[in-house]
Amino acid sequence: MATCDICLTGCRFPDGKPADELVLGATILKPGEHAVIARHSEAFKDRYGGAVTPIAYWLYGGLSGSGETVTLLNRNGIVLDMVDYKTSGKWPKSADGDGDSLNRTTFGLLADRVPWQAAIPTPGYGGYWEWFGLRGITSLEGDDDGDGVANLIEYYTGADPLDPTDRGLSDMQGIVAGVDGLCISYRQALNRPDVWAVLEESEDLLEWRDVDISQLSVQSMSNGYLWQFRQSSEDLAKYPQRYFRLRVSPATASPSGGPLPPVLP
Ligand SMILES: [Ca+2]
Ligand SMILES: [Ca+2]
Repeated sequence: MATCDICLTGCRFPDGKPADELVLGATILKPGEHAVIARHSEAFKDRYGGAVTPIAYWLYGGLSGSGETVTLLNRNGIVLDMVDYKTSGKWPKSADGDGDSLNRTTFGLLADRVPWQAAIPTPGYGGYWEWFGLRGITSLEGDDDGDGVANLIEYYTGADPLDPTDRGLSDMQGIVAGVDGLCISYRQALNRPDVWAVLEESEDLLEWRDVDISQLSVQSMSNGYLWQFRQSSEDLAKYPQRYFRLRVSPATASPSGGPLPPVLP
């Protein structure tokens, strides 16, 4: 969360907070990077693949399922950060054994007094709660910059939720309908597997249904993915009128442990 490199060498979790003492080896964190510490290397790889390699493993013990204090000390024994998480009160229930993770939402002084939020596990990078927390945003559905694009859609498309001139979708060609048929384009930023987007259609703005995904394609771009929904002019002519909307929602964790959804469905 800093703007400069941070050396984690010698940083440690003291004995009992949350497990046996663990001293970190030589690791440099660059701005925006995350470090993962896991309980078991093979179990971690089984669940999350090999794209992310934890920097350390606890040999004995682990996070308590009923809440506890987690403390990170620097090499001189001074508290770098601490969280006292719980499983009741204002702390999210879905992170209490139902597969969701706890995600930090506020940063800076007193940050640990604000309950974290639940979301699907995103090992190795920050999810949307962190993305919003770093920008002082507290609502997924809100529109902090008043540009008509909800915060969660700004996250999905890689737009700036605090800049009304950056609407994410607006720099795309959007909807084009003509003699060649219909083409709807929208962009998905990189590393957004914790939110899902569904393109929906309606003829009366009352009943909505998913579009035919066989007509949906995706291609990789340098800074994300370009999704396109195409329909022939013959198909287009079947409808006297139609409306489209892009619905973006948090991915949900399954009760069995919350596997990551694929980046590309
Ligand atoms: Ca907005
Ligand atoms: Ca914006």
